[in-house]
Amino acid sequence: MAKTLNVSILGYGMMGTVRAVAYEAVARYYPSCPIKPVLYGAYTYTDGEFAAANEVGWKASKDLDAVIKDPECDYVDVCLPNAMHHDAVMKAIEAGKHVFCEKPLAVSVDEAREMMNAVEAKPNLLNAVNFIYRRCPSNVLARQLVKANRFGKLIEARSFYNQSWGGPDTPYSWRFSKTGGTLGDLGSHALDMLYYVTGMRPIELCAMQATHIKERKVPSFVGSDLEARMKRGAGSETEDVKMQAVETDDATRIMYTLPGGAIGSLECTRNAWGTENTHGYELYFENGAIAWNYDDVNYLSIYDAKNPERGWSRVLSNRGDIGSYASFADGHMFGYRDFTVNACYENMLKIAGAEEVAPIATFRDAYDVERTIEAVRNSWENRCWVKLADFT
Ligand code: SOE
Repeated sequence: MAKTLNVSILGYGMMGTVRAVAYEAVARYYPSCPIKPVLYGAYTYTDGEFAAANEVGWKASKDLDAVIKDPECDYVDVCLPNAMHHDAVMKAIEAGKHVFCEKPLAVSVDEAREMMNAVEAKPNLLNAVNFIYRRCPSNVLARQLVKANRFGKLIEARSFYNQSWGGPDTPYSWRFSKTGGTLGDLGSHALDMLYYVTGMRPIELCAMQATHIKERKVPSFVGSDLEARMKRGAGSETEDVKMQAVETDDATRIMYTLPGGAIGSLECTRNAWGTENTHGYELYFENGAIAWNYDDVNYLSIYDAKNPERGWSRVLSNRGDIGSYASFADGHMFGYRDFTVNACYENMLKIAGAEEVAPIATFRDAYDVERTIEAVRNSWENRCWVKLADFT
């Protein structure tokens, strides 16, 4: 029988909820998984989350330290707002717990470095960050094609992560504070994906950022309730409307160079009406191209310039021969929840000393993303090109 591992989830908003469902599904999707995650504890900081976690039978508490230090807890999953990651992660490492942290790992490069050094000093602990789109077979296939040098040298790259919930009626929340901007929320995924698929990070970059909506209504509701409303773009319920200044970017654009001479661009925004979760990339090589878009998540588009017919092929990636992810039969499509099950499953594999299906993002990977974010901000503030190597 598989060994069990007690999981405590910190934060029971959107991410905490998706993750809870995923841990429960691991043993069902992957019966051969050497470790069975068992939902044990929950840290909740709002009354609504506390009641919801109690309802599903967790040991819920509003005391973060108590949840982390609980001797029965083996593994901590940090699903808190960005600004709360550092404190929770450092405490979990100190307490000797395996750590899985939602992206972005931190809100500054200094925080990320400290977290990385702390976890790397304890190599027996899982050190993983939830760059979830790595767990999608289309991207596993893209990575394999690049590694196999299928189309030769990369010459141009274009990435994007656009959403549309940031309109003027969306109330203020931590996502509009200094620690919750679009670059960290969406751009971090696109930066990690570029690295995951191509193995490259920018050498030099130049960026622009914009805050279209300078102040927002302060809502009368908080926590996960706010998150739910935010997604629907509902306005504030407060009669006496107070406004709060937005401290971060609504949109970012980056131009960059890559090792080997390729050039690239990256865009992210919350203000592209009609793009609910349009995340993707186009990679152009000497002899072909690869493109992926979350809107068509189970397919990878491939263009072989040496094929005399030319034209794009739309290749189904939800197949048993691409990564060994559970699939009930080829073509029975995967979605966001399945990717989360894959992530939780692969974390268990790693803890058991087995090889994950495709590399999990480590704290070091997330630190590199944080360095890039710092470089982007610096480039825009100073209106200049910057070298990533100068941000450590
Ligand atoms: C909101 O923008 C959000 O939930 C992000 O925080 C996630 O990282 C992304 O995967 C989906 O959208």
